[in-house]
This record gives sequence, C-alpha cells and structure tokens, in this order.
Amino acid sequence: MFQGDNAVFHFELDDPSNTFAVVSNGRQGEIQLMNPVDREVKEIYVFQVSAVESRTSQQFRSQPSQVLVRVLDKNDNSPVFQKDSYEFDVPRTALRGFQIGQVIATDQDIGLNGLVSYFLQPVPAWDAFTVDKDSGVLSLDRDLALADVGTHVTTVVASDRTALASEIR
Ligand SMILES: [Ca+2]
Ligand SMILES: [Ca+2]
Repeated sequence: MFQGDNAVFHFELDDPSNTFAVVSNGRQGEIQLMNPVDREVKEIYVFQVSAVESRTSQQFRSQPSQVLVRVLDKNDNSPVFQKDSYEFDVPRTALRGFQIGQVIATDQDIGLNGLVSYFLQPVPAWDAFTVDKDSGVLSLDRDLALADVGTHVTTVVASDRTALASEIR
C-alpha cells in the first residue's frame, strides 16, 4: 500500500478524551500530552493512531494501531478523616488496653501514597491515650483512676507513608 522507502507519512490520532495528540516527525510519530492527567480522575486512556501516506494525491491510511496509556500515581492527596471530630465515652473503671473507639481516615492515592498511619500528637493532653498506628483504634495506655474523670481532648494525625498529613481532635 505505501510506496516503500520513498513514502511520506504523517500520523493521525483519534483520542475521544482529547488528552493526547501526535506530532509527526518524519517516519516517527511522537505522542504528546495536551491536557493534565490525574490517576484519581482517569487511570487508563486508550486511543488509536494511524499512519497516513500523504505525498500522493490519494491518501493511503494504515490499519489503526491501538495505544494504551496508564497514568501512574502521584502523592497528591492527604488522608481525610471520615468525621471532623470524634467523641467517645469511657467507663471510669476501664483498664489498660480498653478500646475507646476508632478513627478512620482514607487517602485516594494508591500504594504507599495512600497507606494511612495514625499518630497522637507528640505531647498528648492526657497520658492515658494510645493509638494503633495501622487501625486508628484508640485505647487506654494505663488503668483509669478517679482523678481521670472529666473530658480529655487529644489530636490524632493521619499520615500517608510519604508524609502528607491531616489532623483531627
Ligand atoms: Ca494520586
Ligand atoms: Ca496520599
């Protein structure tokens, strides 16, 4: 169909999402990004590229070749807590290890970029709190005593493994 080594090509790209374009450079076609991409919006793009012989008065078009582009993740989201704040009641007689409640944060990224860890702020207001790094379960670090009766506030930080963090009280 094409006229051997003397054929002059250009490339045409049919991308329904208008995200990619092809720039013809001699016999090569360079696929370029025309609009920003974000894995959380769209991860896979599929489009077709055809080679068109353009020197002759008639145009000859190749069978289209399918191109698949996978967008890799960037750590562009912080963990987000499911609630703005949490309140839990604890019996006065609760002992060390008692599970007070659970805080949950989610992160839209994937892999380590989306894996959430929980920490208490370095100096918690109340020394009886501890939080499980992986589950976000708050529990008692010691037995309670009469002097503990009252309201206690602490801040939990949720961080992904590449250190974008969110805080909650
Ligand atoms: Ca991302
Ligand atoms: Ca993240």
